[in-house]
Amino acid sequence: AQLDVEDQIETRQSAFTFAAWNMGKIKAQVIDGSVAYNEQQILAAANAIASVANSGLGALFGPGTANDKNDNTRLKPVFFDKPEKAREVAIGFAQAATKLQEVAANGGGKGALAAQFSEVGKSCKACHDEFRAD
Ligand code: ASC
Repeated sequence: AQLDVEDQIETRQSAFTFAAWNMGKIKAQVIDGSVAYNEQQILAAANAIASVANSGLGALFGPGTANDKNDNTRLKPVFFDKPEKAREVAIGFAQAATKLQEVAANGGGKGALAAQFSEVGKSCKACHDEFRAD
């Protein structure tokens, strides 16, 4: 069933928070080096991010869920005027996250993981720049 407006916002925020937590784990291990490199933990995190990115998030961006109608979200109303751009950034996130999962699953190593992690981060930023208020 389609969620109501509040539940769409809450659910998508949970999804992005969970993805960000997993991004942070990979960052700590392959970018910052503040946590010991652990391929199994990185794969688990990449799986989680890919799951979020491929979960059909569009169903959580229904009418009335932008910040002109609801104070609980930073989604800009322009989101609803640019459906092709919205699709593009969503596909970009899904493709980048799926590739990160593949690199992790194939034991790509720290350098390859770092490179693809950066691509996923760019896909996050592409949506933020276009559709998220500060
Ligand atoms: C993250 C995170 C984001 C993105 C963004 C990339 O880890 O929480 O929102 O990457 O910072 O530019």
